Amino acid sequence: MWVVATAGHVDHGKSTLVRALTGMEPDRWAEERRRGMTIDLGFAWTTLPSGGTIAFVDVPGHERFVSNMLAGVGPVPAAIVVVAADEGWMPQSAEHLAALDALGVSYGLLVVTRADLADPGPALAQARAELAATSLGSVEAVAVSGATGAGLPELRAALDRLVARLPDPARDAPVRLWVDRSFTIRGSGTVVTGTLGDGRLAVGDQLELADTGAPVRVRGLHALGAARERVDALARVAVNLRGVSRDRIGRGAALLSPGRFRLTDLLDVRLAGDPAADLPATLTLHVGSAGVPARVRPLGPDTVRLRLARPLPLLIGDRALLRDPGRHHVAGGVTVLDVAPPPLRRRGAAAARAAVLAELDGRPDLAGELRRRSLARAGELTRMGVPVTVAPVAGDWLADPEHWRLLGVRLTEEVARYAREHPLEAGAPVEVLRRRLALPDRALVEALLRPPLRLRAGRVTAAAVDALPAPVARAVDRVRAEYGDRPFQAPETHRLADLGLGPREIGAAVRAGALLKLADNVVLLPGALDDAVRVLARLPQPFTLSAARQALDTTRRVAVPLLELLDRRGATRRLPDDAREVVGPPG
Ligand SMILES: Nc1nc2c(ncn2[C@@H]2O[C@H](COP(=O)(O)OP(=O)(O)OP(=O)(O)O)[C@@H](O)[C@H]2O)c(=O)[nH]1
Ligand SMILES: [Mg+2]
Repeated sequence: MWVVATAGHVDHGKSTLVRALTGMEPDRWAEERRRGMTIDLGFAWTTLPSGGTIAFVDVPGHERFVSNMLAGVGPVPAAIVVVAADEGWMPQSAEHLAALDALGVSYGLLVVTRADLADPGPALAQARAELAATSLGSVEAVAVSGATGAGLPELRAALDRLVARLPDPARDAPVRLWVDRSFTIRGSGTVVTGTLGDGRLAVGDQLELADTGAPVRVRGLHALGAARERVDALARVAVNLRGVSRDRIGRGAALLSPGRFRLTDLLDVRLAGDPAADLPATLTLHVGSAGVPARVRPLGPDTVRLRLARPLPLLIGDRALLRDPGRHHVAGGVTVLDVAPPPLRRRGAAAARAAVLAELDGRPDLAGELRRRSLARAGELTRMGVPVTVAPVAGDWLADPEHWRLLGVRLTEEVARYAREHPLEAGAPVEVLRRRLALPDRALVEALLRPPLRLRAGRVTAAAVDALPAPVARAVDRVRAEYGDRPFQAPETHRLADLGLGPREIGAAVRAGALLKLADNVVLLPGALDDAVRVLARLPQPFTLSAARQALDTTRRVAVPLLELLDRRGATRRLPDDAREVVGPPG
């Protein structure tokens, strides 16, 4: 099934067109039929010549009902822009087009209706020029008459060509069903309807209600007027819900796959186009079927922070629009850049934030999020719309690699400092280290431990290194100071000699866990194995020696024995063609 919304000025023939195409009545209310005007959204569907089904969300054209219009088009990927031949381009044609543009709708048709009343040429030419400047771009145009039926076969064929171009929905994605209607059916209870843009629904599914997180169960499903066990996106669906009363769920609510979304009332967004410098302090944010008052705080030239009157389940990259309800005016489209932005407390924080936002484009970027957040929970990032493709460092914690490396260095320092401060204690308590490094979870401290640091009875010691003869311990300290930030570069043989690290000294340091020996005179700091696996796991698998060498930023002198050691430890596997793949952590 495909779903397409109508758009266009009041009385330009949208509902007449939907009626002519489907034989169904989109104006559901008696009042609408009495007044000959659409007030709320209408729904109808038909079969196209290709055999595919198309559902229409018919929107009202009157300016008083723009928020209803926006609730209808919000979740829909394509639109037909309707212009009357006898009236041409009108104010609501423009506002509806601005809304489609703001939401980034890029699939559509231009339909000039009432072609029996006037030459469609001029209206068509003008509308085509208006559309060309928007996200819709240059679209196919058809002239029709809802009264005589002229042009309808051509329109059906054009609709077939339109839907054939629509991208496939992500059917394995989590469900976020924006509710556009809710009602009660005697004997069944609450029913909500919406456009299922991604994912799939099945009878028995458990979902959660966006605003409260309350669990609800799918008791029944309808699509195209028939009961279904399962409905895949893209679809118009009616969902019969168990566990919620009708007055708790109305337009603008959302049904979500449990645990897959994050509610936010604070977000940073980019304004599309040429943002007005003097945006009002309060606007309405329209996204999905929701319209929520938002306080606007300008940050950069085209970025603002929005504080919403109620939280919404938003993702990075969501498109939305800001509208000034007082002035009947679409203030502009927005792209969500961050749904969990940092507070702006210190002086200069807003300017610094603007500089960060200037680099963002709404495309989820795991490496960037980790760089900005240092540490983050995998689940939390997924709920923001960032796919997680790297392994956690501990539990479900992900770390920016550079930050993680620095934490490791600081941990070693803190352990040494604690030992100096408390010479009689057997090491630094994990909890103390957690606090000193300002880590949110003790598991992170434990995950940071690398030989010679070790955990004994809740305390971290570096006992083995302390037990080394003083000159060797000092030499190892020098290696750590010089190579700590280049974990895969081994000191050259002459440098080892300068440091007094001959074969015997190296042997003692390796036994104490203070150095890692790859080959004669090729040593790295302990922890290099884990770090290497983490780097290699990020390469496309399998990878070549040269790819590994480049990713590790090292030489063949190190890369060859390092990979061989990883093979022996079962962390990598050597394939027949000499490529390798990562299979797990080093044993
Ligand atoms: N002659 C003629 N009249 C038409 C045609 N299409 C619509 N009309 C008439 O134009 C009037 C408005 O049509 P609607 O279909 O209600 O217009 P609409 O765009 O749905 O209006 P709103 O929903 O209120 O925005 C009605 O009286 C229709 O009968 C057409 O192709 N030819
Ligand atoms: Mg109508």
